[in-house]
Amino acid sequence: MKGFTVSSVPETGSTFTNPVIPGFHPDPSVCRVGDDYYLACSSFEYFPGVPLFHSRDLVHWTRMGNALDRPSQLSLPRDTASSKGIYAPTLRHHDGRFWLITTNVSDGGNLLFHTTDPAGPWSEPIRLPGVEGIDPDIAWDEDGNCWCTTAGVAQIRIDPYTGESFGAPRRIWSGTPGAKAPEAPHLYRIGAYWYLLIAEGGTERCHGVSIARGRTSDGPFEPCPANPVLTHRGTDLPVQNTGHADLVQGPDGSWWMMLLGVRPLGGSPGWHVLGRETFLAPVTWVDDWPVVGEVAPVMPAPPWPLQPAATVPVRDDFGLAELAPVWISPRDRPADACTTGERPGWLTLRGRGTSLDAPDVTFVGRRQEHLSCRARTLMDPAEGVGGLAVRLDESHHYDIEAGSGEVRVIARIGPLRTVVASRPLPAGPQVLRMEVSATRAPVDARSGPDVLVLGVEEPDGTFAELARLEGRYLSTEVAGGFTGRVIGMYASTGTVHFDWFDYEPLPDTIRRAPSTGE
Ligand code: 6LW
Repeated sequence: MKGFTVSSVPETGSTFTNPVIPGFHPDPSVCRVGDDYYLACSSFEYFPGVPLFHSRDLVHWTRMGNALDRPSQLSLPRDTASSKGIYAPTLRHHDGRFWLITTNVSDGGNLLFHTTDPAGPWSEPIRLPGVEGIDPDIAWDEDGNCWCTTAGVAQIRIDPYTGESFGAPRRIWSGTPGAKAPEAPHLYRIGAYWYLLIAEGGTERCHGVSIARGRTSDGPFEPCPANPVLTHRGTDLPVQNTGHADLVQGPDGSWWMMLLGVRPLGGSPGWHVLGRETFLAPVTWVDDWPVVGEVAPVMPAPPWPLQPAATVPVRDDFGLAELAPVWISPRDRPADACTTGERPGWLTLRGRGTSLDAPDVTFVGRRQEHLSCRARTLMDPAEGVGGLAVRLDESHHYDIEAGSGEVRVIARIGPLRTVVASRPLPAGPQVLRMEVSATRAPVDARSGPDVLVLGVEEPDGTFAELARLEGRYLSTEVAGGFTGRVIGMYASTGTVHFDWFDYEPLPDTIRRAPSTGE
């Protein structure tokens, strides 16, 4: 089985590559249990939600599943806007049990889940009506009190088994004077202090990490004189928007930080297309304050043996009864619209009469995790209309669509939707292909981040390009929001069968300018 390791930069024994979890995996929260590490990320409008990863070395991570994989855990009504739904989680281990606390900003507010096995199943949601705001953290003090801390930064004591809260939320810190959006709080007991770690400055280019400390879990807290202890604001470093961090001890007892960052490409202002990704940085302590090391694409390896990087198969041939956890869908995935049981070895998608412009499109996709990559799928359009698409949201997507006697490339950019190219559809199943080529230096001020080439494969396998499209219009700087590109299969009308789906990284190359757009 052909495969690739997750990072597309070759590693040497003395280095590792960042992001350690590429693609739209923001707001990482990590916990250590013995020699094992577990990490959770936000997932917004996608179902299933809250992707979970496992590692033994903090560098190589294997996708375990999604904590919220039942509609009773994750309600995303049809009117859930893109980038709403599930915001930042916190993942912790206490009293032999894993705890996951997060916010469904579209339905339910702050919710708490627990399990003894992080691979699942996770519990039904415990609602926390007394907990306000987003980015909830959960921590226990020496007396067994459970403290929930949220953006702002406010704190309230809760019963994690019932969701009951005690007293009113108390503001315990407002972050650095003048800095906006003190959020992503995490509370830790380290040595003689309780530390309160936060993000501030907003999750864009001014993002940063600050910290304060106190002698008790509910403060008062003294800000670190060196705040922000991490930021890339005002630099030309290749990793930007660094923030929303969580601290964790390595296998040798040293300290490390998992955080989110972005990798802008192209000219000004720089365009990031993969969303906010998870990075790893070293931490040392000076005068009982953390000092965070560099956050770079290639990093010195930590001082312990690295596990072999997971080999991810290129092809999913839909041979299993359940879809692999890498597959996500906007808002829901009704069994009658998405199944691998109807045509063995094929994924069958049933359209609901809606295109990718609508919130209830039948779409099954996976995060784009590489700046240059190729996606292919073999689809049978005999009974319906559907295809291969890359989406940021309902107003920003590129589709290769087959059905009704035609294959066409559709570009949706904000209020504009156009058929960029089309040609008659030959009989029988078709291989649809999308190739993404990142723009590499040298670039001029108006360069975009990448070029997407969309088309079909001829019977002899040659790639018949139908369109070359600018990637900037599928970037967060254009579309806005908190997610990143998701590439996948969809059905608009009728029934469409997909035999297999290939996703693989490509060497970063510069392609000639697109035939449309800039
Ligand atoms: C999240 C907040 C943030 O709740 O963005 O980068 C929000 N930080 O902490 C959505 O990811």
